[in-house]
Amino acid sequence: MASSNIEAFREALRSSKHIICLAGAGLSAASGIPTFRGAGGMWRKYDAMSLATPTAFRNNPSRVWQFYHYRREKALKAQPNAAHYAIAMLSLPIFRNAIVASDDSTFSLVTQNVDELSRRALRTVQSRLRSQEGTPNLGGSTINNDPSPTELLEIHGSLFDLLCTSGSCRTVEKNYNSPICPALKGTEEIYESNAKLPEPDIPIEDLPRCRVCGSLARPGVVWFGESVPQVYLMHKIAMEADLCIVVGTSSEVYPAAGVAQIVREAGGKVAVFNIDRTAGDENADFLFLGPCEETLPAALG
Ligand code: BJW
Ligand code: ZN
Repeated sequence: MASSNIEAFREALRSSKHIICLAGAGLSAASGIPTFRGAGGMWRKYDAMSLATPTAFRNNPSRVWQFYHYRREKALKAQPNAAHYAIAMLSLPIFRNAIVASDDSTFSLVTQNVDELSRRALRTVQSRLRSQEGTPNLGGSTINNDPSPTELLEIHGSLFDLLCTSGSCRTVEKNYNSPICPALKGTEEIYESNAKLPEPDIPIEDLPRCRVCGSLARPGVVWFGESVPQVYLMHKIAMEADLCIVVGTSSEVYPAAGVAQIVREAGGKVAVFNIDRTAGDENADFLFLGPCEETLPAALG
């Protein structure tokens, strides 16, 4: 039976050297980003899961691009919430050292989310820290403030990565434009204001194109059946972890869903933060039921 004793959780945190946090859509729910399963999982009349596949993109790139354009616009307007910031603070050794006994501890955030809100929260706390310490604030540059590959793993990619579909090119570029292309402008409002409006059928030439070779570009996210590029690094971090903090995920999608079990089998502890019961949480050492934007900051102190 999992414990919901905050003091016991804090003791487990204090005695951990390597901590991994696995996050899912529930982490961003309080920022207004819909989840995949349950109430938020519909876009227009489609199940979000049916659009997150290579087949859906092949069959109807116009519809799939409208789905991702809608989500890009939502993510661009959203702000990280208290749970993103609580996790970002753990990433910084100066804060982590106050709650973890080991002074060479590590922390890795593995997020399945593609909204970049964790990246932004981390950048914000880093910038605040730098300005407080009197070191030069490096500003909003994504290059200067990028987390290391083990600090933040965005295992399902990003809404703001644009990937060329041409096998001989495969260019990936960051793109935060709003809208991403003129033809998609305003299509997000079809959902917001009236789902019954006819769906535009945007010609392929007017959808986002690769800047290098001009081929059709696709969102740089990992769809069902595609491999997760960081899977080996994620497994290595999980095998070394003493504590796994699982936040706002249904734990139904692999390989992420296997992380807690890897940690447990290697002798580590698992703490689940979710608004609801989820697959496998009866095996967790700690279970904090409730909105993670409240439970996580409270548990991390
Ligand atoms: C709150 C809250 C609040 C709400 N506070 N909580 C082994 C067994 C069986 C199948 C497989 C397997 N290994 C691989 C597979 C196939 C497949 C898979 O897992 N299928 C399952 C459905 C069974 N996996 C793959 O295909 C992966 N690739 C792979 O493994 O390659 C090798 C391989 C291929 C094929 C066969 C075998 C091996 C790729 C998976 C890619 C998933 N991609 C998506 C879309 C990304 C792009 C996009 O965003 O559009 O990722 S699917 C979607 O699900 C998205 C999410 O990241 C992912 C997980 O969802 P998440 O985050 O858990 O969200 P929800 O909505 O499910 O849950 C939200 C939770 O929050 C809920 O629990 C709420 O209660 C909670 N909540 N508000 C706290 N305020
Ligand atoms: Zn290209």
